[in-house]
Amino acid sequence: MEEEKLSEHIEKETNPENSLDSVQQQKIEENTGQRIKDSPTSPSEEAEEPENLTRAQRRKIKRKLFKEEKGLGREKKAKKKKVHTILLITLFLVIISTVIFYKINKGISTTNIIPTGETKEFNIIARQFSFSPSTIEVNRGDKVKLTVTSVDVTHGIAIPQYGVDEILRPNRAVNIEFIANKPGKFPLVCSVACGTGHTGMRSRLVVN
Ligand SMILES: [Cu+2]
Repeated sequence: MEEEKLSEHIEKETNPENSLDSVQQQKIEENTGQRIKDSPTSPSEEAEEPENLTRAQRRKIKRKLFKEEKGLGREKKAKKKKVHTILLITLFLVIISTVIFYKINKGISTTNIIPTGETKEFNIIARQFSFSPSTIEVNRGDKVKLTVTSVDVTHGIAIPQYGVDEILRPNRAVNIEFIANKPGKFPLVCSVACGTGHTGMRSRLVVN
């Protein structure tokens, strides 16, 4: 029957063992001395082989992972080192610039200034466009007391290096006090725009 042949053919195709006819099977069995059905690929070996393979693969994968981890670790370490270096450089630059800023703004170190116990008082008149007197001279360590009065328009008085900056309203005296703890010559300027000659309105503080 056609149908029987077809199903037989399909069976042969799907199962290679069935594709050997009984004669072929017998021949092979005689040559090898083994039964084909008990041939090397017994179930137990079949189960072992993939396990072995898996172990080997596992080992391989483990090794690979280990290497990758090691590499990552090294990368991390390198990154950390880089960040530390950058931080150190930044810190160093910040310290250096702070010191420079301090030196520029405060002049020579003020830590060794011993107060003289003397107080120097000055009355300063501000007008367009000058301060009078034009120079104030004191000694290092003196206490300086300024009484400043504008006699015309609103002015300002500023000694930036001593942190002094006050507005002078017309005819209102302003009192300023500080210790002359920085030696040098410092500009005393008007800090409020008071007219055309404003920028030239300046005096000088001399600390000996
Ligand atoms: Cu001014």
